[in-house]
Amino acid sequence: MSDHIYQLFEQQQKERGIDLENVKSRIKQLNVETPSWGYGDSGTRFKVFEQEGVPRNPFEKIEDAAQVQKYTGSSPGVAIHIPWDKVDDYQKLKQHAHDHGVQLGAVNPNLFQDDDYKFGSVTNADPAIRRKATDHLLECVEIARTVKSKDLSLWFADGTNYPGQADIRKRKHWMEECLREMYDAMDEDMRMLIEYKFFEPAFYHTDLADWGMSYNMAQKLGPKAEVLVDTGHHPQGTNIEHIVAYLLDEQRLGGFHFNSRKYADDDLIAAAHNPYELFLIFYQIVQAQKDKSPGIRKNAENIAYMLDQCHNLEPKIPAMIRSITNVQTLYAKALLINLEEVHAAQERNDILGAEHAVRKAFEYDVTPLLHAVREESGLPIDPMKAYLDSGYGAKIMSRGKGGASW
Ligand code: PSV
Ligand code: MN
Repeated sequence: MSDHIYQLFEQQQKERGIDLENVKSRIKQLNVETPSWGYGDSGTRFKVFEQEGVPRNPFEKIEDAAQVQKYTGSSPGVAIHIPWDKVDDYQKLKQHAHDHGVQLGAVNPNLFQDDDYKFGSVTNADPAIRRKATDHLLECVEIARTVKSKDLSLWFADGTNYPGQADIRKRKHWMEECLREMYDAMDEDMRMLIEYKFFEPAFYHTDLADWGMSYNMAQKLGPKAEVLVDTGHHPQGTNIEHIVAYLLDEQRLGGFHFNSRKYADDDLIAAAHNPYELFLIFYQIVQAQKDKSPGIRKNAENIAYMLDQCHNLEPKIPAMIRSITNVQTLYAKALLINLEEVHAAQERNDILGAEHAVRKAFEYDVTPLLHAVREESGLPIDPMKAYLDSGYGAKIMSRGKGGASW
């Protein structure tokens, strides 16, 4: 039955001129890193509801992340956050990941949970605190070197709550100085991913508030610095796919933190609220994969895809699995866009034709395609069901409550 449905799908796509073998191999190549912190307890400023079975340390977080990889085959990397994932022996953590079929991914310095950073970290007016923050950035470069991770992912909570609270331009220079020191300490094949966010925890100004500020910083620092787009970090109504297209064209799109948001930085399951947005982001990427400029193609092939989510109420491992399969679904749909058809409609200024050519790819049911991809890769066709049937969720309940939290 499923073979029959897939054959129909194959026939349909062939008639549209889509190279399904290429689509399948693209989906197989898609890797989306999961965040270690997404397996721990999290909550809002009102309450953290502790869940049973939450990992108690970085080693158990990796074991949980390995489950997502085991059933999806698309999340071999686990991003770590320091000091949340601080251990005495990073080699041991790296080996543990390896033993469980995953590897350590982006290293995220944490410059927002120490009392010293109340008035800023790399933008603090006190040079001793800026020194402490820079030393932490350097420590993370060293950790990345030890665990053989190439990506350092930076997000700063730095900002102010009131006009006049601090000198915005001085802070800009201080940040640049600290990042310059970190940049110079990085190996040639390392990459600094600079994330931005327009508000929260600061409510008046945030030092790196938007993609333009991150881009400007990356450009000043040099080619090892790129921009990281967290899909939850924009004001309502922002056209994120436009930002993606712009950064791809400038060859500075470093990576993504995928998640869904309805109101602010909600960190919900990727594509749970607005799947069309993720589809349109992938449309830009798929187009760039075929660009005539080798630099743009190279950028499109080297994007660090990551989830950045906090599952406050729902069970964490299934929520990650759902996110990965959602990302695969939207990528698969974007790969079904007939770019020649879109281009021809654009040439004719046929607005409705162009919009239709993009949207109709979204409307195909890619379930048979994803089943075929998973079958060919020796994976369960329904990763969620396979995980739920595995008994792992029940097994980890013996950890009890009170696991790691951010
Ligand atoms: C900030 O909201 C952020 O998106 C950054 O990536 C942090 O490192 C992450 O969330 C962890 O809370
Ligand atoms: Mn993020």
